[in-house]
Amino acid sequence: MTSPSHSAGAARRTGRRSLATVVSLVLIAAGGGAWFLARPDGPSSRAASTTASAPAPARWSFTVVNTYPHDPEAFTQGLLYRDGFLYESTGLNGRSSLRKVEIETGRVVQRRAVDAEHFAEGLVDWGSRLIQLTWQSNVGFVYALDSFEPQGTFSYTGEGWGLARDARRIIMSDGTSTLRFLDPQTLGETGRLAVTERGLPVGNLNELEMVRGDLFANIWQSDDVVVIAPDTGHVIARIDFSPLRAQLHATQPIDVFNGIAWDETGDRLFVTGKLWPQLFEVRVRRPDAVTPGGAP
Ligand SMILES: [Ca+2]
Repeated sequence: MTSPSHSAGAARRTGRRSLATVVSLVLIAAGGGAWFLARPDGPSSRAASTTASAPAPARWSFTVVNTYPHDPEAFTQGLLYRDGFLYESTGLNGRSSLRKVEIETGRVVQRRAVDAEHFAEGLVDWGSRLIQLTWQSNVGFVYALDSFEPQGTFSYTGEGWGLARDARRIIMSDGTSTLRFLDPQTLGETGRLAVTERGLPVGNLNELEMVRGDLFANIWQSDDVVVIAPDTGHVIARIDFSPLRAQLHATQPIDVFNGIAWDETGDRLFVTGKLWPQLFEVRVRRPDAVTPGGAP
């Protein structure tokens, strides 16, 4: 997992190394042990040199606009907004599903179970279809948006994690630092994009959402969303959503922060987590004024 405080960590490691070098030189000068220099510190050295010229991503903050109920049995793997409702893909074998959810109440108004052999993952809409990934089955499902009736399947290599779309293509994460682009009609792969932060790969990219031309990605096992420039793959900002945990009223175990949905028309951004009992409408604040998730 990529550390949310990568740059600070690199700085701390660099600082330790410099101090160790100074101490070692003193020890050598005093006839002490050269063993101090023998401890390898390769990764930190590479990180420090690789990232020296790359700017650190900005830190964007957020405020909570509304809090809504969310099914605490929903192991949220994919989330999207469409025409007044949230559509959700939930995971776990035997509990995987496709859902249409009323935002204000969290009520599931339409549901289709996924066969227990599959662990459902990311979800995206394209026209009148919904497209759902599975984690390790190497198969994706296509449904009719209105009826949830199956329309077909497609296959891919590797794992399936998150899905999103822009105006012309579907974007897929697979747990690595590389995103895939899919043709919306054939669902075949058309390209890949390496995601980097200060020149280093950013792994565990999970649930995705395009927000005003930027690609938001949950980082699995963290409370961070990275904001990715989709043309370069560079992480331009991070948003730490860990303060949401203080507003969770969980009465049973919860899992990680995951799930981002963008209502472009209403200018609303929704986030939640796996088995989280709440879903939050948030307003993201970026220092340079434009405000995804709520107009200024
Ligand atoms: Ca999403």
